[in-house]
Amino acid sequence: MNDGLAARIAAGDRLALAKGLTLVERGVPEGVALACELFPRTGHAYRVGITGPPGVGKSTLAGALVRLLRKRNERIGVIAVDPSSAFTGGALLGDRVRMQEFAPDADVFIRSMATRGVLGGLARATMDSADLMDAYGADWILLETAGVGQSEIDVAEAADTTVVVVSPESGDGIQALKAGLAEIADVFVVNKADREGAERTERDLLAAQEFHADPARRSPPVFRTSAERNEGIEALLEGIVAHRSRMEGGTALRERRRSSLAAHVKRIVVDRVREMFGTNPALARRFEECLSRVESRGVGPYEAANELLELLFETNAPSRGEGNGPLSLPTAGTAPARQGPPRSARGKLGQRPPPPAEGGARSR
Ligand SMILES: Nc1nc2c(ncn2[C@@H]2O[C@H](COP(=O)(O)OP(=O)(O)OP(=O)(O)O)[C@@H](O)[C@H]2O)c(=O)[nH]1
Ligand SMILES: [Mg+2]
Repeated sequence: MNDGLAARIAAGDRLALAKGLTLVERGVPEGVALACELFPRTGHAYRVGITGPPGVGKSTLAGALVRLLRKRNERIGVIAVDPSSAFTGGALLGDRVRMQEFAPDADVFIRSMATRGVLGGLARATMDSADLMDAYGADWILLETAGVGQSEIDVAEAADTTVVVVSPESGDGIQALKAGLAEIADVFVVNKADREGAERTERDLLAAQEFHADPARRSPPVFRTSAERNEGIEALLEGIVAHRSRMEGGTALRERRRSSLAAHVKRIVVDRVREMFGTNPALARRFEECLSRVESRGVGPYEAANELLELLFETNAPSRGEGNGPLSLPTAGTAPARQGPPRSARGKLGQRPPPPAEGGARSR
């Protein structure tokens, strides 16, 4: 269906990856098929979320981290999610220009993603995009989100380590704490440490940790950096690597990835159900009927919703008497058919290439 696109991505073809990312961002059936086909090849890349208020230097910091990781011969994917770009457009262009230095490097792949044109939500598109980069062979994936809100929390859910960046300016630190960013931080960064007030911001962040609810995230370290002057980046990377080691040392990484997958699967279910209202004529008809009855106060909205849910499960239930109950949804009515490769093909695709020799040159 995708003309061997999955195989080309898995073989490290940049053009194929660029094309694939566009498909999964748009949420079109070809993108879904591609994500399905490549999923068995994911799980290798370590995902780092970089989040924080607008303008604190997240992109500059990501660039500095990329430079450092490249010195260690790591292959890197960067996804810069910009919910505001639908309105401004400027920040994205800025990122592109800044990231130009990596354009000729085959082991760095940078993608800016605007909310505009993304179907089914940013979190789903981000997860799928990261999966594609993972299958492409990235060792690290940096996920940058600008702004403060639910999209940050969702993206943080998709990251193995979440770095929350603030700057000493205009009370960013306090704002970040109020916005709940402290809740998702594994590592704090006070960037623009070359400006006044960095110490104070650091103190604010440290003070807030005492009240943290989640013990796993109770004492994130605070690093001061000046991304623009390339200062403090090594220490920050060490902090990220240390967190990674802790995550990988016990069950934490597995648990976090499981909960991220849980959120992803639930999102897909909800998306699919929403879609069915538009594509399943029986459901659409019953919906209109129910709505009319709600309108005339014949039934309440909850009763109507229950009725629709029952219909949904009935429509999708396997033939009666199999004992699976109405909740088994074999192939969701309107979901694209299972498009993953057959088992035999998957065996081939699903195999990871052997890891490159330590410090050795990449063949791709
Ligand atoms: N003084 C100083 N300025 C910095 C530093 N890091 C970044 N900047 C500047 O801050 C501005 C914003 O940097 P970006 O890296 O685009 O910040 P961002 O957080 O990615 O911004 P958005 O993606 O728009 O939220 C730019 O003008 C940078 O040059 C730093 O360490 N010190
Ligand atoms: Mg940015």
